[in-house]
Amino acid sequence: MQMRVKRFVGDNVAETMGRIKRELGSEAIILQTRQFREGGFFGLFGRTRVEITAAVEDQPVAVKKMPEEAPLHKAAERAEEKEREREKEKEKEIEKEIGIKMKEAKELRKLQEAEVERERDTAVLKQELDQMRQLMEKMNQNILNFSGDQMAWSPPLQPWADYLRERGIQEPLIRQLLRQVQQDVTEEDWWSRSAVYFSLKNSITKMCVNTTPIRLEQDKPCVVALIGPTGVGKTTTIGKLAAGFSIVDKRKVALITADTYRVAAVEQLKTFGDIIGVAVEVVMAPAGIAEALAKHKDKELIFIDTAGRSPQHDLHMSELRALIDKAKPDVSMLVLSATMNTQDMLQVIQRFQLLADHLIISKLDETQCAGNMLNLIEQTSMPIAYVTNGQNVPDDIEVATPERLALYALGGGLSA
Ligand SMILES: Nc1nc2c(ncn2[C@@H]2O[C@H](COP(=O)(O)OP(=O)(O)O)[C@@H](O)[C@H]2O)c(=O)[nH]1
Ligand SMILES: [Mg+2]
Repeated sequence: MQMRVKRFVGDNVAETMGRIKRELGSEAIILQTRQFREGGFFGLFGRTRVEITAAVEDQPVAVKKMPEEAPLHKAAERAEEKEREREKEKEKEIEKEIGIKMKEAKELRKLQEAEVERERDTAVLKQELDQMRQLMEKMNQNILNFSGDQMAWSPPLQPWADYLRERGIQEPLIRQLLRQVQQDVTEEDWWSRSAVYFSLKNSITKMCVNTTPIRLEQDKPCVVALIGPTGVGKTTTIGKLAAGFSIVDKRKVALITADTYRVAAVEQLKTFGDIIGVAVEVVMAPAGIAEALAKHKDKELIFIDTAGRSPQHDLHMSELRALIDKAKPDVSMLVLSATMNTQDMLQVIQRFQLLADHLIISKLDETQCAGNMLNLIEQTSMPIAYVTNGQNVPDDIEVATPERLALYALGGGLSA
């Protein structure tokens, strides 16, 4: 026996079933029911349609022969009634199913909306991240420009860049100096050692203008304190200065030492005093300083030697502060050794800043990196008063002048 299968599409189950019955007869079997939507958005708002696939056994000739409008039997009528009830039930089921599908669609739409929103949020976040990354790249570039990456210079200037770096000068300053060379010197003369050296010396001299040696007071002693870390040459420098002022300049000088931590320290200054013939006072506590100063008010110059203070040591620093508060020196000179690295020098300056008003750079004879002075000149407003360049008392000291500082910082230049 053959089956005839046909698909019916209608607006609702009842109407579609009616059509099936009319075409295929009451004996038709429903194979599949499906409702779907036509048109609309996200499966909503469209028109619900019903699709029913039905099949019927190809009827023997007798059935076919049966006239269409033959009167129905009562039994047939009942069967049809039952059929209608079944259809109604089916319709209800389908409507329930449609309700469920509607709910699902709504939930789906919610999900889709949430997804869209999430995507929008993600886009905003991504944009912000991109902006942050750009900012960080920029900052990174700035840092590189500021301190880091060595610039590549043209062949005649590259050896100078290397030379300045060896002298302890930092990249930003090297850049500044060589750019000035590029402006001062015509390109064909970049190979000329003397032309480049002259430009560099000029620029560096201009940087070193902040220098002031000790100036004596009228009618009262000029009180000069030397402060700084241990071993930088404070006591030796006082010996040199005292000898210079008393022996060469014939000034009336006295020495006071507040460095009573080691006997040797007191002995050291006393020895200098004896050699140059000036009085040495020993002060055991800050309270004694006023008396010592009063005792020498007839002098033109009084040097105060202090104990070396570690800038890291807070107690030491407060003791030094107490001493300076009592002594009220006219000049307070912070001694820094040129052998220290720039970072340490800057840290010492920062710690001693409030107690000092001048700088002395010592031990210039001990370093090839005197250029590092320039890094700190760039970053402090304190004038440099003296530089020292050896252990010999009283000879190895110089009044700081821009020209001399530049010479020390730059050195002899590239060797031929
Ligand atoms: N090479 C060199 N050594 C120096 C100079 N100034 C001081 N010194 C030496 O550094 C050491 C410590 O000096 P000193 O005056 O006792 O340092 P202080 O602890 O700061 O008082 C001594 O051996 C000095 O001879 C200098 O300009 N050059
Ligand atoms: Mg000392």
